[in-house]
Amino acid sequence: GLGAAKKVRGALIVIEGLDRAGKSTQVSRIAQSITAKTIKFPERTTPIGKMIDSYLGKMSEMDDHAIHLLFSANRWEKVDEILRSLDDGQHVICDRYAFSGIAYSCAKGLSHDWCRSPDVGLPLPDLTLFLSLTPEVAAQRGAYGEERYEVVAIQEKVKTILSQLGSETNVGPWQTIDAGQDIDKVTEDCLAEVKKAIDSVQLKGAPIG
Ligand code: T5A
Ligand code: NA
Repeated sequence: GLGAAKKVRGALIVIEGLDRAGKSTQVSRIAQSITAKTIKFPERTTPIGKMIDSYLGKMSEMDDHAIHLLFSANRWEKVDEILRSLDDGQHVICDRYAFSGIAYSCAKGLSHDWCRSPDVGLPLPDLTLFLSLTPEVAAQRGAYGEERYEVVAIQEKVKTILSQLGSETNVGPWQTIDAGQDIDKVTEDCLAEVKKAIDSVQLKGAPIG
């Protein structure tokens, strides 16, 4: 008989950038425009997320490797939910992902290979938007300087590492967006790339990477 048409899976979109680059602002605007589920990393409400939150707020200290593994575990906690949503045809937008994990820990001096390994096997994004901004401009936005990594020297290193990550082969499609523009223009640039990524997923019916 006539089976139901096979549902096309949703697209996995990741937004990366420095602290205060405007990630959360753009994630909510994009999600509204394309109707998507949003997930923010770190997800601070789980037991692991609470440990991360305490570390970021400087209420606790932790070895650099240990906190790195917790950030990664915090993503693995959400994988089932992400895959189920994509499978259901729902788009998922992540506010930060494994690239933040690598960039912030490498900025502290941990090796790139070591940093990458705990995230190997996470679904590869269909698109990563890197919201690029100078740390000086980022520092002028909002209440900068309260959490652990909100220091220009660290942000400079993170910016360099994130910029380089985009040219690696195993990161999936990656687009750099000028996040120093006004909010509406940033959204317009993001949406143009997001729509291309969704079209590409729908054309290829590609399996989740
Ligand atoms: N981390 C994270 C790791 O070390 N390892 C990991 O694996 C992960 C996942 C917390 C920290 O954890 C680290 C990285 C971080 O240091 P977070 O909770 O995402 O990560 O914290 P932030 O990135 O600091 O979140 P922010 O909310 O500060 O930054 P956003 O989301 O980039 O910025 P947003 O949208 O909240 O905007 C900030 C301000 O700027 C304004 C907004 O209105 C707001 O006031 N703004 C603009 N102003 C002018 N022009 C524009 N285009 C603007 N866009 C936004
Ligand atoms: Na944010």
